[in-house]
Amino acid sequence: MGIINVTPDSFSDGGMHMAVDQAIAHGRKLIAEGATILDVGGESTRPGAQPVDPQEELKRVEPVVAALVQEGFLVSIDTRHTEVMRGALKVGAAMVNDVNGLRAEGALNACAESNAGVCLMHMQGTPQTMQLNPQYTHVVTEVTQFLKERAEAAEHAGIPRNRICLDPGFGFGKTVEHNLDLLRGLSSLLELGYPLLAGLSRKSVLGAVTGKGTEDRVYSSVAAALIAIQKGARIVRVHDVAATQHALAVWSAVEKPL
Ligand code: 9MG
Repeated sequence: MGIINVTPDSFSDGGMHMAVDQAIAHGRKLIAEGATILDVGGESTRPGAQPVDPQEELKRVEPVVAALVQEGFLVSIDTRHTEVMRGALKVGAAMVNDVNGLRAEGALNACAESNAGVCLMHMQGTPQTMQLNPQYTHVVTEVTQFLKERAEAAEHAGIPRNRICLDPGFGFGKTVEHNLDLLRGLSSLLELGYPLLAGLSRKSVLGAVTGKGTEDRVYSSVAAALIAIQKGARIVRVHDVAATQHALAVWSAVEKPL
């Protein structure tokens, strides 16, 4: 899964129209590099990021989702907002990736009324507050329990089991140790019986381990993606698609010979 951020600051400063064009071009590039899903988001969920009004968020992502769907790509909408989910689903998004685990009012129904897949992610707190003081008695157990409850809620709302994947939410209300414990214990989440998605790309846990800044975390991101796959993740959400693709091709040749 390749990451496409459609925020005014994520591309050049030529305004929103330029950001949209550049996001579409970036999507084509990620597909050429080997991505099979494009995750389009219009609101930063980085720690401390300010929330974006859903109407503004939809204005950013809708043309990008529509254009990439028109080109035949599998597009996921990265949003916490029901209104944005509905708008993106209307123009053909095939998946809803919600860092909030579809807890917003109407989110479960919006997805149940579509044929889209969903990714239910764990987050402690909100993006504004989540890194202030994350607390767990046992992070793997608590994240597993949360994801179990969200998957049950999704199925209860009418989202079939085969359209659900789960994500422990690396970096979302977790210290460095929590993130490392979760990655170490990732395979135990497979017991819930759903495919797993993992997103560690360029995250601060990798900076803490390597001492490198965001733009210098390609090698550590590839290593983390490979570990996640080895531990049973089926989808990895990444910025550096080509580099990840090369690493996974080697893993695949060893583990799944033709
Ligand atoms: C939007 N977003 C940022 N980080 C993420 C992660 O780790 N997983 C998922 N599913 N989405 C994420």
